[in-house]
Amino acid sequence: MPFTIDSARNIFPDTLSADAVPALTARFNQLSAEDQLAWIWFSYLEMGKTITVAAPGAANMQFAEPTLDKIKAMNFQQQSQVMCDLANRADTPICRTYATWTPNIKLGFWYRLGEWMEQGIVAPIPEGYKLSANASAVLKSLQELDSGQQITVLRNTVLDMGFDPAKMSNFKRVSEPVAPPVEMSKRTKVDIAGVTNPTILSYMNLLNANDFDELIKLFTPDGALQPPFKRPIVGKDAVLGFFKEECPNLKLAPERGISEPAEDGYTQIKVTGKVQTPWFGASVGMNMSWRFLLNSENKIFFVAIDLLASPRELLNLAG
Ligand code: ECH
Ligand code: GLY
Ligand code: GLY
Ligand code: GLY
Repeated sequence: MPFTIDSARNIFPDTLSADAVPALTARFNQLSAEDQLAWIWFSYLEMGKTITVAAPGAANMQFAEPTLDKIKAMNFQQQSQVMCDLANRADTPICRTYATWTPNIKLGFWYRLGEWMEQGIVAPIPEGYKLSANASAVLKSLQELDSGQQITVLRNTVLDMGFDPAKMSNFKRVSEPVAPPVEMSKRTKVDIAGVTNPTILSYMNLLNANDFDELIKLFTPDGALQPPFKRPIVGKDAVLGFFKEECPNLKLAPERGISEPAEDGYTQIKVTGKVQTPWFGASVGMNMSWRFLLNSENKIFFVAIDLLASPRELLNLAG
C-alpha cells in the first residue's frame, strides 16, 4: 500500500518527543488571565538568569509598532486590561490585530512590553503578587524541564493569546519581508554521521542558509512538513509559506542518523541533533529529531520535526 501523510507520520514510532510540553501548556491554559501573566513574568525572570534572549529584529517590530504606541499612551489600568484581554483571547480590536501577526511579531511585541514593564512605562505585575496554588505547581513543573522545552512552552503561551483567527471572517495574516538567503561564500555545510543522502544534507544546508526557494524544490508537490506538536502542513505552497514565516535564521546542527529502505521504493531516514532559535542563539540547544520519508526519486514526501524528551533520545535511532 502506498504511503499517505497519515501513515508517514508513524515512521520511527519509538521516537520519544517531549510530551511534557503540551501537557504543561494545557495546564497553563486553565489558569486565570492574571495568573497567566504573572506566571509568564516569573518564568521569564527566572529563565533570564541562565539564558539570554536577543532583541527582536526591526522587520518583526514594524508591524507591532502602532499597537505598542497605543498601549504606551494608556494609563496603567487600561494597559493591564489590554494584557488580560490578550490572555483571555477576548474580542477587542487589539486582540484581533494580534491574531494576524506571525509568531516572531507576537514574541517581539511582548519582548518590548516586558522592557517597558521593567522601566515603569507599562503596568507591572503588582508587587508581591501571589500566584494561586495551581499556578505555582505549574511553574514548578516548568522549572523541571530542560531549557529547550521551557522556551517552547513560553513560545506557546504567547502564540495562543489574542482573538481566535477561526472566529474572524476577514482574517488575513500580515506578511513580513522575507529574510534574504545567505551569500554563497558564507554558507556552511553539515556532516551527519551515518547519513550521506544528498537530499537530507541539502535540506539542512539550505535551511541554514535561509534559501527557502531552493529548499522547497526538495519536496514532492503533495509533500508535508510536521512541526513539533503540530498537524502536518501539506503541499509545497503551504510549506514554503511556513519556511518564510517561521524559519529564518534557525541553526540546525544535526549529529547522526540512520537510513533504511521502506515500502514502494521509499527510504526512511531519521536524524538527531541540536537546533538553535535566533531568539536564544547558542544559549539554548534544543534536542531535536527529523524523521524523513523520501520517494524513489529522493524527494521529500514527509518530514516530522520533534522536540525530544531528553538528550538520551539523541542516540535512539531504532527504526
Ligand atoms: C512578559 C510578562 C507578561 C506576559 C508576557 C511576557 C513576555 C514574554 C516573552 C516571551 C518570549 C519567548 C520567546 C520564545 C522563543 C522560542 C523559540 C522556539 C523555537 C523553536 C524552533 C524550532 C524549529 C524547528 C524547525 C526545524 C526544521 O527543520 C523545520 C522548521 C521548524 C514577560 C512581558 C507574554 C517576551 C522569544 C522554541 C524547534 C528544525 C519546524 C521550524
Ligand atoms: N531576534 C530574533 C528574531 O527577531 O527573530
Ligand atoms: N516550535 C516549533 C515551531 O512550530 O516553529
Ligand atoms: N520559529 C522560529 C523561532 O521562533 O525562532
